[in-house]
Amino acid sequence: MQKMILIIGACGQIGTELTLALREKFGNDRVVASDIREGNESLMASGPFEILDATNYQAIENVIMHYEINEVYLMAAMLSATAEKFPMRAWDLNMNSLFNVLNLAKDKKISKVFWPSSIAVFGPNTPKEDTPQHTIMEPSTVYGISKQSGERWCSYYFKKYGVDVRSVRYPGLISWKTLPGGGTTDYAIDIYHNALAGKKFTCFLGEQTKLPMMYMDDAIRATIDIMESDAENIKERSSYNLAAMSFTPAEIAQSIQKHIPDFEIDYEPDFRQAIADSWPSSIDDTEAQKDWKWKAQFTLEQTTVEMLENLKN
Ligand code: AKB
Repeated sequence: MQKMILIIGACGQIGTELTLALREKFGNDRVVASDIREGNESLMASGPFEILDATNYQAIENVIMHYEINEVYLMAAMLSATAEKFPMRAWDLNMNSLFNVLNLAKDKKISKVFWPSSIAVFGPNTPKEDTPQHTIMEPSTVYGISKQSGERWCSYYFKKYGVDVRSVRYPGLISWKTLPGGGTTDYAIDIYHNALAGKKFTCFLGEQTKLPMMYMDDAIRATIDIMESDAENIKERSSYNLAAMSFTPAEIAQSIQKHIPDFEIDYEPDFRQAIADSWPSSIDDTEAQKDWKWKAQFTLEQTTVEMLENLKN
């Protein structure tokens, strides 16, 4: 069977780069991008695109039938900070989109699903450092509750119906191609834009708030690697811990100051501080390393060089 991929939520921060990477790997015509709105030029110009609402089961099924899709990457979601403002809309989008795709797989309309989870599945009672794969979770945010519930449903659909669903718990993702929207870790991207514009940066998290983070190239590689791995390697059907680096706002500012010495930062924590405080500081991803040979490549220093170079151009 020829691989035909559908990406739902293709115009977001991860979706844009994932679409381009999958098109490069499998061919432009094999990867159908879709979103509720149009995306950036390189994404729109490089292959098929459909306007698609992730909560509309029938519309997704129509696209799947039309293009003879067999793999779906569901990237549409409302992130942590926005979800605190619109709890019911977040629950509706994050859960119904997942059920739509899991049910299409259960009914054998598609054969493989990728669904992103997050470090937000953990909560204030979780061990903060080197958070293990299996531990206390108890998320205290709307987004975290939706991601933890989603993980349980993925595991259930795998066990009960044999649905081949694969997932990773993304940390905060740092990228330059597409801006994120509505996340608690977004400061780690805004800071580079401000530094290059010669502006002082006011961080919405406190100076010592350490969170797990990852450069987008690593995240895209993890996503494609887990999907391309043989099914018997995927032992965890809820979602895998994934780690690369952890840093505080003060540490990312210092790494920028090595390149832009007069860059300045100050701190005005807002409601996002409570979200960040409920999440781990660092993650143990031994299981992913063992099962499908995952290993991060980018450190904070390398990420800073990549971000400054690419945003400058
Ligand atoms: C967010 O901040 O909401 C996301 C995440 C950690 O899942 N980047």
